[in-house]
Amino acid sequence: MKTALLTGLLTATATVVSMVATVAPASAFSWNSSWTQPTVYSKSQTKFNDVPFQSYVQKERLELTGAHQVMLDPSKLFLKYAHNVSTYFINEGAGFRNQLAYEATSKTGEKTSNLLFSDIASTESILANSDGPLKKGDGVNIGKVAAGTQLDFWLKSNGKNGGQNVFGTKTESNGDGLQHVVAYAYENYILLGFEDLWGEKGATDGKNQNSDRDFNDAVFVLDIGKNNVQNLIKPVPEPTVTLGLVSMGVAGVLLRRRRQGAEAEQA
Ligand SMILES: [Ca+2]
Ligand SMILES: [Ca+2]
Ligand SMILES: [Ca+2]
Repeated sequence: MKTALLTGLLTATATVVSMVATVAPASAFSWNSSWTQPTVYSKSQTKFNDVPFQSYVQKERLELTGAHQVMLDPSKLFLKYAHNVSTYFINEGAGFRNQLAYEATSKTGEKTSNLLFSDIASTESILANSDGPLKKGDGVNIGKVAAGTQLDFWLKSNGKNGGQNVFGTKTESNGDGLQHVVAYAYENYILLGFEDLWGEKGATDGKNQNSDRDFNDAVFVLDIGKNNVQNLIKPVPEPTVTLGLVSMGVAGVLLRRRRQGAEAEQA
């Protein structure tokens, strides 16, 4: 049974969110138009199993209600430990041909950025394209990322076709002032979902693009290593509201998996 992407989890965490958002001032990110596609490794090369993540891909044009209630804050993906980082394509529910880039900010503030995927389209995805280059589970390696580095991700909406809207993890730095990225911890990985349409759900005036806010337009998994994931979700002394949110989120995932197991046994 496929249900909405962790909707139960999100609903359960409804009240604590507004208290979580204390963020550093937004920093500008410039998309380099001369970037080229890094090597894409196939599933047979990486041995990455995308299958467990597919059930969390939100249904097309179904609003991800309470999307602002994130289990992890994607604008705070700090690596406590060095790791050879990879990103894996899970799915896309997009008519647009989106692009994904990352930025790494070292402990000393030095920034490195590069393209990850130049054309997020696939013959296997929920809004498939016959000429889509990606297969589910395809990976791009970022390389060894030093301890203390912060990773960040940016989506260029329809960038393959000349689109210019770039959406990031920091809500306040997005042109429409809305959240465009959700992040979840799942076992030893981080699952990232992006919304590629500008504006509030259903808005069509001005720059608005009749967004569905489904956050499935580009779905990726980030491998930052088990210890870093554990560090991001572990209980921390402050802020306590974040702790509550994460704990409830983890409980939600476990509950859901238990339910799925029960359903599988009944089937
Ligand atoms: Ca979509
Ligand atoms: Ca597509
Ligand atoms: Ca969408």
